Amino acid sequence: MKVKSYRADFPILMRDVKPGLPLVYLDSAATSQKPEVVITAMDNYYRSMNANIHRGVHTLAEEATAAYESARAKISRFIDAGSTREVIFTRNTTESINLVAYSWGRKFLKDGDVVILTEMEHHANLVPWQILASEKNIKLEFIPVSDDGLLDLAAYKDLLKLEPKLVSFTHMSNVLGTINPAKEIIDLAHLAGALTLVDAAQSVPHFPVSVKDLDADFLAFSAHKMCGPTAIGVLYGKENLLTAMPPFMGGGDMIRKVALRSFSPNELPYKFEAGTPAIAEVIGFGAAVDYLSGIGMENVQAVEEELITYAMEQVRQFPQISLLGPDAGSKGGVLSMVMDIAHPHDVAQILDQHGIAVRAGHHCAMPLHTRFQVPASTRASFYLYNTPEEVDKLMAGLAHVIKLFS
Ligand code: C6P
Repeated sequence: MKVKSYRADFPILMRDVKPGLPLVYLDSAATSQKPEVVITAMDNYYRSMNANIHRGVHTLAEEATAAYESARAKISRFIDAGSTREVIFTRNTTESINLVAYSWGRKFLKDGDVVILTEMEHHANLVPWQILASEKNIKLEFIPVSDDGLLDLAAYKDLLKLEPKLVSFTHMSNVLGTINPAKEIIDLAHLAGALTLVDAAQSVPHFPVSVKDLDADFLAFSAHKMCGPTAIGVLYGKENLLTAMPPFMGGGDMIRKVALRSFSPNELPYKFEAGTPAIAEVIGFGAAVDYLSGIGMENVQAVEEELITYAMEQVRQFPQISLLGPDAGSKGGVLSMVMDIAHPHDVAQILDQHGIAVRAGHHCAMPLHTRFQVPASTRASFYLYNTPEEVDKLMAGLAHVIKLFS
């Protein structure tokens, strides 16, 4: 019943993919759909208060600045940050991680330092460190992933003996769905003297996350995966760390004072927000956080747990399909499938003919697919607006694929 009422909040879910073929959207790990309240908040900004922020003294500029900063306060509360100074707006998770690599990494990492990542990282938490490693001779080490899709914590404890400077890991895998024991990983890193960065792109949208409880040093996520707009994300960082870091980009708003040959940076969080920001998107992000808070993240998580448990049970009827990742108890709402008889792109195309949107490919996690010796997979991913009936439709679509290719 509850899901039915959530669904009504998302205008796009009313559409047909083709006449008479309703949309079954199972690609929320790529990007979620947007509720009416988010669309309205952005529309309202452009219709009634469009102005640049932090610069003007006129009414529109003051209203826009207040709306922008009030969104920051909501997001700060949503992740339980200590203060709004710890919430930096970026374009997305990718930019947040790059910010840490370019600013903190360039200043604080030196020749021979070790950074620990995992084998299940999205490219966003691999490539920035590879770029830095090629510039500064940093050593990258990887926590291995077991056959059932879990991190090998014994191997992690061994890697910590290398005295790493940073442990950067995904909270939830976008392919395996594995929810990693973030608190344990962070506590162990701190005991070994390392800082931590949590890629929370797939966790903050799906279950309650408190940066305070986790004691995360940095945490990155994107609005577009949590009912918000594209091109806006957050880097959370502990205030003392952000204070010690140099600016990432230079320009307007991030300065306190500028002379022809020098500048002094602005205070937090503005030091890391150069140029005119994505104002409408931040306001939309604030509305998304209000929306999710109204539902309660525990309820979002409960819907997804029910769906993934049901989907895992149902998909077992097909011996032709093998799954990547752990059992339902250790994972979020992500079902990644491999079929020997059909390429993931063909599977996704046939499912599309049934109105079902899934993602096919390596999902920006090529090394993880290499680890499982498959080039690609077909991924269905769930969110608060999905229903068991949609899981049934997915199963009917998969049965059709198997019939066609057998
Ligand atoms: N994963 C997916 O289909 P951006 O693109 O910056 O908003 O998010 C990057 C990112 C980082 N980490 C994880 C764990 C992610 O899942 C993603 C985005 C999408 O799986 C798009 S590739």
